[in-house]
Amino acid sequence: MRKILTSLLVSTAIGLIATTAFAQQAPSDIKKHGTTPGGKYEPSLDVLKGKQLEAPGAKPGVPSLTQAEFDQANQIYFERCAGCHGVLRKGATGKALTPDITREKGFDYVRDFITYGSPAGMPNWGTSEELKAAEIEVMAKYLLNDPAQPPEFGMKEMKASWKVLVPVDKRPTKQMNKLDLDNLFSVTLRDTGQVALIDGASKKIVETIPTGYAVHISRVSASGRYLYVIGRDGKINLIDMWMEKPATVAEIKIGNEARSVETSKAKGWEDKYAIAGSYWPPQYVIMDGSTLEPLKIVSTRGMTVDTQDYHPEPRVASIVASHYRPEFLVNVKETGKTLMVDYSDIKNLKQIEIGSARFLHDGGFDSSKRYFLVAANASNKVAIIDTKEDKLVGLVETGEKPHPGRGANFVHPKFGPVWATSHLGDETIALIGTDPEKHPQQAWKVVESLKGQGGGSLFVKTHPKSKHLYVDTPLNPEASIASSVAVFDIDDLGKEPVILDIGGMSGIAEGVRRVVQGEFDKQGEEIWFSVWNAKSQESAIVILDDKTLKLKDVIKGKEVVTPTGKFNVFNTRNDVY
Ligand code: DHE
Repeated sequence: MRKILTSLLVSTAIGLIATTAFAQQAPSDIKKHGTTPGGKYEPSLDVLKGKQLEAPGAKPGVPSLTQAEFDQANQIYFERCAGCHGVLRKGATGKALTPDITREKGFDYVRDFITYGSPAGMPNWGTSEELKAAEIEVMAKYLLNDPAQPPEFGMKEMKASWKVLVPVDKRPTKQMNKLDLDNLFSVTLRDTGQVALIDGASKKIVETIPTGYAVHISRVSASGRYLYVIGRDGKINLIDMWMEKPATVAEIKIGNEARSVETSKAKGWEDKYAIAGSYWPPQYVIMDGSTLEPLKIVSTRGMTVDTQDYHPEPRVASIVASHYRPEFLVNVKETGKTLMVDYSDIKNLKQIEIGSARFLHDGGFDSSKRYFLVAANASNKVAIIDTKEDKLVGLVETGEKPHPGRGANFVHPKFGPVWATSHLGDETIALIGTDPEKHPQQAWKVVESLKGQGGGSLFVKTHPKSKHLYVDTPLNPEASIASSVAVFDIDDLGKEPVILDIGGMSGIAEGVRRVVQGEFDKQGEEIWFSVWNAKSQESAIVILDDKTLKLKDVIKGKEVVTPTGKFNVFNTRNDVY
């Protein structure tokens, strides 16, 4: 009884304090509290936000929440906060928010911190009006309570979701359509949960295939026959492109929040296995490549690379397949480790752990496909792994929050082969030397740093046949910069980049028209950019002639809703970028 009374008194007291929420004094350095493009580009765990979890029981001295308040706070937490602070609130790029810490700071402190943010990167949720005062009060109460733990997702759950729609022996034994498969593009239609398969020559949509929620990336099997598509809800669609009408032949859900999928590419292992990693639960799963049958699940929970403390939820970020060995490179974000997973004997699974820096995210191969370069984004570093020797050969500081996508490879007129990354946090494009044989002085160093249009860049792109390096800036706060790309002349990198108004070229007048992720066709003659607007607005794909930088085509229409990633079959399966 005493416990209940205390908690009631505390709730009432907190309610009274809460009504005066924004009457608090704004911090003196408030100007520095604005949200940066990097701050905005943090995972939104939209699938977990929908999970029904039970509100924690009342605790003395801690404001209690009704189930409705708890549900509301959970939704906000997984959508806006968990990306940085972790599902279990033990910290990731953001600080830990476990109750021992928040209760010591107290309700007022927590509420004001959410309201005003901090110059260290915490968004100013209140003053930016992204959250209302009443929502912030519920969030402050929520953070004083014990964290909610979402469910695990093991073999039982995976098997229950697994469906083989067309068994292997019922599938064609040769290509049954006339499509030029190698020049097909799988295009993410983010907010409709679909991919559009678009023919590279005619620019016509061949098929629109339903996939997972807020579908994220596509990868292609080594043979070029199968397409693997993953949604943020962990649903994978296996699409057989040999069928008369390419369609899903198997599907599975591998977790509650996921971002990456890949397929085996080593000689003799083509199309044999698929692998997918999840943000929640923190694990990866190896599957049969032609049925998606889950075979082996491995947890990524473990110690961080630097302080060697236990991390309870290290998310799986990018995964690539080695061209040298039967190995997958699984990049684990919060521990800062790349796991070289040997798939030649998955019963006796061997895995080499290469530590570099925390917050590994995205990356790609150098032009020889021997070295893999991966951004440790919140550490401002790029790690370089030799996939022939299975070891770390470099760790280089590049700029604020590198974000390469798969990066861009070209031959620098002075320094030989380089790999490029742009940045979320600044306007630079770092060029890293990748030829230790002929250019040992430059290898694994930033040999040049170019100046682009501004921060908020996500992807760079070129092609072995191209003389241009393209840099997008979709998250730049200036609409004119977000809707254009900078193009550098590879033969004369000192020259100012040409700025192309891709948003304008699309003929769309409404919306911010964020221009995102250039992708070349198979021949390396044209580059495709997405013009990404809100779901209710018009979007498009703009195609340029790479030589002349002139507009060649625009793909739009009611089917082209929120296009983002585009994956050319030939370039994706051969790691050409
Ligand atoms: Fe992505 C790749 C994670 C937001 C478009 N994105 C990746 C990869 C990861 C990742 C781990 C590497 C996969 C691989 O190679 O195996 N992305 C995340 C996030 O956590 C983040 C920041 C927030 C979230 O809640 O998901 C996020 N990503 C986005 C977007 O908002 C983008 C721009 C639009 C969209 O479709 O959602 C986006 N991400 C992409 C694309 C790639 C990608 C197009 C593949 C690029 C490539 O060239 O391979």
